[in-house]
Amino acid sequence: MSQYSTLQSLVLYDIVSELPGYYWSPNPAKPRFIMSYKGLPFVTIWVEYKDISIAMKSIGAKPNKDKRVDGTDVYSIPVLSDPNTGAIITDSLEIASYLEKTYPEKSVFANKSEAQIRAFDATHTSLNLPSIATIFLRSTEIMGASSVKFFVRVRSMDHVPLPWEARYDADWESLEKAHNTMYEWYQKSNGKWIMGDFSYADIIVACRVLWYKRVLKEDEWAKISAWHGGKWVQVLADVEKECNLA
Ligand SMILES: N[C@@H](CCC(=O)N[C@@H](CS)C(=O)NCC(=O)O)C(=O)O
Repeated sequence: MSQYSTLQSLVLYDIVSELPGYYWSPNPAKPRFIMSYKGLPFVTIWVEYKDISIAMKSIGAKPNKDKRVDGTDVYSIPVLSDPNTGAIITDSLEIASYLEKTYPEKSVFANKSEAQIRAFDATHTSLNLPSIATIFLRSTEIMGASSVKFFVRVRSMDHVPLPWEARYDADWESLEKAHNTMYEWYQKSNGKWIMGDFSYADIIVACRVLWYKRVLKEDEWAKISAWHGGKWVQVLADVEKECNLA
């Protein structure tokens, strides 16, 4: 039994999809993996993408530190509400930091690596950004019809202009290049965990791979699965196993 089993359940706000099991989005997957790794009890509240802002305002969550390009606030998910402390935390990295400080057993920032992993998070996001249009396009295919219009409007305003379809070939080239770079990183570590020991950095990589697995078409996922001798399927499987999610 986990030492945390007497706690009140933490509440994770995640974004619903039409897929079985609902989950798909990489950022809310990260706190789910951490809580599962640490053995923390939690419940998930599923929110429609178009309702994120109204739902997060209603629980008193703070907006994201990055505003929209038009200057307005963005209320984003994940948000974690912890009834044991009263904390309401916005942003996957801030949630990771909060969980580590509040529930330090089974560290995800081993060897005082939080600063290093914060830098890794930013680098990993920028590395994968050039291929995002195709992943956004596929994400619209698994969310409820009422959210698609909102998602396309805000994501094309903040990240990559339409038409997303036109970027397909270039995106696959960028995606493969990004994975070549990440493969080199893994080759410089012990091969299994990117920082040497298991850490939040591996959760970051795995949750992105999970996004691809959940939203891409079968032949597209097969393509990624074949890259680097099956490395990405293996990273996801290793992290899921380590986090008791296998
Ligand atoms: N840096 C944030 C990003 C979170 C984020 O962008 N969440 C998206 C869904 S994956 C969102 O809620 N977007 C709301 C919107 O754009 O209106 C984190 O890591 O939590």
